[in-house]
Amino acid sequence: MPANLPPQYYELEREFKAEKDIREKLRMAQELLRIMPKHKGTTHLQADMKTKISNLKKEIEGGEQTHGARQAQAHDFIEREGVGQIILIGAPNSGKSSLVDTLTNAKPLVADYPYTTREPSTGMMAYETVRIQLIDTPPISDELFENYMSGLIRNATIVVLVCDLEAKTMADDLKFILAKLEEKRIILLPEVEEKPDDPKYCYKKMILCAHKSFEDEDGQKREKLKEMFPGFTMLSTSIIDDESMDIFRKTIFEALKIMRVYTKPVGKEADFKDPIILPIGSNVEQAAEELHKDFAKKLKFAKIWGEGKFDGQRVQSDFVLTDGDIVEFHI
Ligand SMILES: Nc1nc2c(ncn2[C@@H]2O[C@H](COP(=O)(O)OP(=O)(O)OP(=O)(O)O)[C@@H](O)[C@H]2O)c(=O)[nH]1
Ligand SMILES: [Mg+2]
Repeated sequence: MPANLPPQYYELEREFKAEKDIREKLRMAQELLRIMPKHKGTTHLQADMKTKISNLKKEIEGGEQTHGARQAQAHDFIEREGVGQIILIGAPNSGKSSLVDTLTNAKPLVADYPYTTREPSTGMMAYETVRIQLIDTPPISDELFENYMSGLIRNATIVVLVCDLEAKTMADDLKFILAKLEEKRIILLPEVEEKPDDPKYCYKKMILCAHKSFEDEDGQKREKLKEMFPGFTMLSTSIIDDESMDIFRKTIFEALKIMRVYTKPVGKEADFKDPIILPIGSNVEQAAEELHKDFAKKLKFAKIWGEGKFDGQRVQSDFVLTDGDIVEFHI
């Protein structure tokens, strides 16, 4: 029986064979299996691809456990902690590490010369009752692009592009970074509303940090950035401007499009330490499910406290919650 594979398959297979980066290769193999028509004619092909996937996984795991040349592979995936993973990228000396240093408990190396950061590192940024993970990265320039950067960016929730207002070459540096990522099939957008038609591509939300704001007194550099990046959220930041750091935290939290719902046991005080994290627009049932699947099934009603509600308002499971609501579940 003929396999009858779509042309898209052959194209991706060619790229799969040429790809050197094993994580990228694994991603492609999984995609090949996904788009492969599932019928008798492809049984062998399916089995073959499953073996390739399994071998690639083993190779990646092996690489993470051993030292030396293979260790670089370990950098292209960082386990997410907190409510979102934000990756800071930018040209050398743009201030990525300084931002992570100021906004988190981490102490990355900061220096007034380029190429200070050699490896990615993380720190946790507090915003009110939640923690958001920031990743500091080595710079991207025509002299350096660490291969693991593609994997890290693909895996992150949001990209923050740190733009150095002090650098004379700012515009060219940024153009280079965007072109480099496009070459890696990563497209940075003001908002991601849909998946790309071509599964080899990755769309990622990006926020701009017009950084070292005091070095751009007349605001000309920021005008240039707005021109270059229409529609993108742009923050003016400086590590010595606390207000700009607070705005950074709040903007990132809002960009994650999540909300915090606090639970309250019947007859007791609400727990403000450990909120349930849900996508904006979730309802009471989804909040209950987050606690426990059975809990949602047994739910009779809930009582709500929060903005725009009567205290202790009785609601049903389809009631849509908002950030900061307190919920008392009744089962
Ligand atoms: N004026 C000003 N300088 C800053 C600011 N943030 C960082 N810097 C300076 O910029 C220089 C580079 O800072 P880093 O944080 O090391 O920059 P980086 O982007 O991590 O650099 P690489 O690791 O080499 O890519 C240092 O001299 C910092 O003190 C800022 O808000 N304003
Ligand atoms: Mg650095």
